[in-house]
Amino acid sequence: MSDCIFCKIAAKDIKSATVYEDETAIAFMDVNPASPGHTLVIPKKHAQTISEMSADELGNLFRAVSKVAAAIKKALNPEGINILQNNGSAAGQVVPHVHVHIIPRKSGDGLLTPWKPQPAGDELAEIAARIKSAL
Ligand code: DGP
Repeated sequence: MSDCIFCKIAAKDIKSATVYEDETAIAFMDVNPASPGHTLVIPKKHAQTISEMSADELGNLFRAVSKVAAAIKKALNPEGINILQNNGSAAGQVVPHVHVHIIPRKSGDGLLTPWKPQPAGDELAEIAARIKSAL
């Protein structure tokens, strides 16, 4: 897509600190990192959300995520790593090109506590049944 910033990064029309690239995916440092080492992995082929990607395309993307996360662990030795992927503005997606955040974590860093866990209500079984029947 001509006006997509991540397509431009994939095409090397915009500079990025690229750490990994293969036929279908590219990984580069997030320009506004949540923590040092925060990296984004994107498919080279434009898709706005994962609903537009095939299982094979997602497999390729997460193979790249796995490689880069392992390299971040080896290079930076974080205590933990979050893998985060937002679909749709309601879910916090700002850039409308699929991207997977790899975020190095350390104890007490205060990042990413987006919800208050609460005991499931009566609707749990009904929701589970709806998901199951959609598969
Ligand atoms: P999200 O909220 O999930 O859509 O995250 C978008 C991320 O993309 C955000 O952490 C900042 C990053 N970002 C936005 N524009 C650029 C850019 O031009 N270059 C790089 N390296 N990162 C970008």
